[in-house]
Amino acid sequence: MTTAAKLPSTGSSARAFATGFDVEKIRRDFPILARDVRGKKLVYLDNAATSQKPRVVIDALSRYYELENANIHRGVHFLSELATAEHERARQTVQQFINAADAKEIVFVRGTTEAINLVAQTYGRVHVGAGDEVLITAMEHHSNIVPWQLLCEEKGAKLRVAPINDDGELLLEEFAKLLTSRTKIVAVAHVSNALGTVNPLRQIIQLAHQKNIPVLVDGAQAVPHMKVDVQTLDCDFYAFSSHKMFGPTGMGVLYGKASLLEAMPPYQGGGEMISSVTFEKTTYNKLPFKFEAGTPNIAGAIAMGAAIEYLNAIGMSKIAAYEHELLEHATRKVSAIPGVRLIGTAKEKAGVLSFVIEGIHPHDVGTILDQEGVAIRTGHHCAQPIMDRFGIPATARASFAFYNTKEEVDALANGILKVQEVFA
Ligand code: 7TS
Repeated sequence: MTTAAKLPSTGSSARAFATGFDVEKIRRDFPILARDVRGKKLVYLDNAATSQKPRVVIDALSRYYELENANIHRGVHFLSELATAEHERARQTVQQFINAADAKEIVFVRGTTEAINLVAQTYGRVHVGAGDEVLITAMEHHSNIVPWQLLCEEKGAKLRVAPINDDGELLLEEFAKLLTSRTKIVAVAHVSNALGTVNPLRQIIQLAHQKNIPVLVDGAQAVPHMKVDVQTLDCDFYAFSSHKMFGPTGMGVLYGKASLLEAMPPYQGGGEMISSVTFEKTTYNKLPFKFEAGTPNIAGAIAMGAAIEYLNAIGMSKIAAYEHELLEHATRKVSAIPGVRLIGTAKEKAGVLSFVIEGIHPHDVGTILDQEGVAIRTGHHCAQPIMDRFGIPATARASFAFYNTKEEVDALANGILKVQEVFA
């Protein structure tokens, strides 16, 4: 393609979306969105890697360090009590956000990666033995593959992988066939970070539960985009990261059903996770503190709570509806460009548009888009097996948040035309 002609503008602000979502007002809550990069207006489409932070989250972090900083749970003084109360209030905010039955089912961790490792190293080490199997899917992020591989290697167990079709959808019948008496746990992404596929979790969980197999859900790419209700899903574990849902980095959540968490051994040893310690014997703290050794990310928890309150004020259903329209618009616009092939065309998708351009390496696509101020991600997205499945080394991936606009999608599409022009 040699034409430099811009794609026709959609000619209307994103406000014209049927959902009536005031995206311009929302954008003003995110200071970074106003900055330039490389002399161009920033178009941030790398939200699956990490999202930007609203002012309320940034303020919660600095307010904590300015006015509230103290170590928690152990202090008798004013600031320690204040910090403890704020930290535990954040736990309740998370509990309500995902509708967990009890705040003690909310374990604070470093992120999705740590949450999954925690389950593999505690529940997994107790329940998975030689000859047993762990079942995942072909579209998992490395952090929902490697912790299970480590466990299987240690125990002489086998990692089984449920296949997908060419649209990037899980083959449910194949998945069901892989559930056997040897399967000790299922670990599955709610939403694929590389393809955007939303998995049919209710069915997956029902199928597994029919055989009394617990299910861990990697919710890293779901929580920023849709309402998650762990009780309705009936999942046994649900893992997610604060930084992908507009909170700070270094913070995340493991939800686990209380009955399972109670029965699991501790993950790490240290302060806070104990009830009493002698050199002969240590007894462990109650939930969730049994799994929270050492001084936690106090500011991170409080600021994640602020992010959730911010999301609640907008409403997850409004966010989901707006993003659905945005993704449909992006899909139409980008797939209409000759030479572009979408990777991941599931019927149910959220947040992600992965693509390859004929004859052009995704890395070059990303580099040229960057010159236009458009930030996307290129590579295997820490999901190498899914790249192998599609027979490609990498994709270019645009990933969206509710502060993105139709105009930004158009900037992406025009950027792609420019890439093709450069390589023509
Ligand atoms: N699971 C999924 C589905 C993910 O997308 C990611 C990060 C993780 C787990 C790990 O999360 P962390 O917060 O513990 O690192 N995904 C990406 C991505 O798509 N691009 O950069 C990071």
